[in-house]
Amino acid sequence: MATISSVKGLQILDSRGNPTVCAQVVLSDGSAGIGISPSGASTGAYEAMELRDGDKSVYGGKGVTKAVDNINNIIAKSLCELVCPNQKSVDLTMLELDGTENKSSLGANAILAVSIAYARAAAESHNLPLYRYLGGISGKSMPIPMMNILNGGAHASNNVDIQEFMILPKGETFAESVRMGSEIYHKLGKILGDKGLRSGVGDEGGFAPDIESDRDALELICEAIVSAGYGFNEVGLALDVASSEWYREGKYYLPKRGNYMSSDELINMIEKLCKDFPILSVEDPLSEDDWEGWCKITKHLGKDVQLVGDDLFVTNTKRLTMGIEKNAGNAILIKPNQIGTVSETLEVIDLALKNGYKTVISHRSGESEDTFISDLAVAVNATMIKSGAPCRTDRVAKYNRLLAIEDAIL
Ligand code: 2PG
Ligand code: MG
Repeated sequence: MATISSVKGLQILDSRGNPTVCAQVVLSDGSAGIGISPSGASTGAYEAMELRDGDKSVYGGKGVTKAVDNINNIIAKSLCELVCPNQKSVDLTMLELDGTENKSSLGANAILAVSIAYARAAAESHNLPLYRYLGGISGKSMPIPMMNILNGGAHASNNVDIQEFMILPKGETFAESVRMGSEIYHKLGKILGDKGLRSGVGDEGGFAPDIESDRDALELICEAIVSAGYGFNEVGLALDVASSEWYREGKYYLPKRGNYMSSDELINMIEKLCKDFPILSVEDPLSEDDWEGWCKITKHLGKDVQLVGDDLFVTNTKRLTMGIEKNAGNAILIKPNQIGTVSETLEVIDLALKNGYKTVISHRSGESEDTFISDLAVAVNATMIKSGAPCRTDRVAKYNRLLAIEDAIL
C-alpha cells in the first residue's frame, strides 16, 4: 500500500461565499485526492465542531485559517509517518491527535477534508472509482433524489418557517428521476411567476417565495407535479421541518410567523399535513432534545411515513443507539461533517442498516463542487440522497456525478 507523501490544507470559498477547508493528499505512488468540507446553517447542537477563526474583521469571523494550519502543521506530519496507511488508520490518527469528543481541537472541518481527500487518493491508488473503494462489490443501487424545490427557514429570507419542501421523483432510473425533478422544478417556477410569487432562490437552489402558509407551499408543489404530467404514485413529497431551530424551553417558536406551539400541537400539525398531502418523509419533525415527542410521532406515523433524524442523530453512533433503544424515528440523515471522518460515517450507516433504519445521504446548505456524497450514496446503497434543487452548480454537481455513476454501472 502506498504511503502518504504530503497533506496540504487550503482556505477556499463555499456556495454561500464563506470560507471553508480544502485538503489535498498525495500518495507515494503519485495518486492524489482532494476533499472539501461543507457547512450547515441549521446546525444541530450535538454535531462535531467546525473550527472558525472568530476574528470578526476578517470574513466576519468565519475564516478557517486555524483549521488549515492544523492540517499543514499537525495532521500532515503524523499521516506522513504512517507505515501502512488505510482509511481506518488515517481517520484514527486524526481522532487521536484531536483528542476531544467533538473534534474541537483540530476542527471537524479540517479532519473531514483530509479524510475525504485520503479516500479519493486511495481509490485512485487502487485504480477504483470512489464508490467502489468505499462500498466494494456490494455498492450498486442508485438512491432516490430528494429535491428541495421550495426553501424556507434558515435557508431563505422569506416568511416560510418550514425549512425544506422536497419532491421525491421515483423514475425507473436515476436519470429519469432527475428529469422528472427538473421538469417539476421548472413548472413550479412558472406557476409561482403566473401567480406573481416568483422569487429568487434560497441557499439550496429552491424557490423562496413569500406565501401564506405551509399548506400553500405544498399545494403549489402538488400543482407543479400535476402540471408536469406526473401522478402522486410516481412523485412523493418530503419535508425537513428543522424544528430544533424553533425549540425554546420545551416549546416551539415559529420565528417568521411569531407563534408558539407545544410538542403535541406540532405533532398534530404534521400528522394533518401527512394526511392531507402525499408526504412520504418528514425530517426533524421534533427537536433534537424532544425525545418524548420523537417517540410519540414515531408511534403515530412511523408505519406509514419515513421519519428522518438529522439534528437528532447527527450521524453519530451514540445518538443513533439512543434512538434505536427508544424507538425514535425510522431513518437517519447522513452528513459526513456532522461526525467528521469517512470511517465513522460508514460505521453509523452500518448501525442504521443493521437496525432497520433507512439512510438518507445529505449535502449541507453551504456546499462546494465536492461530490463525495454521491459516491457514498451508491457505495452504501442509500435509500435516498438530498442535494437541494436541480439548480445551482453546488447542488447539481451531486446529481450529475450520480448520472455518471449510473451510466458506468448499468
Ligand atoms: C438540513 C441541512 C441540509 P443545514 O437541515 O438537513 O439541507 O441544512 O446544512 O443548514 O443544516
Ligand atoms: Mg435537516
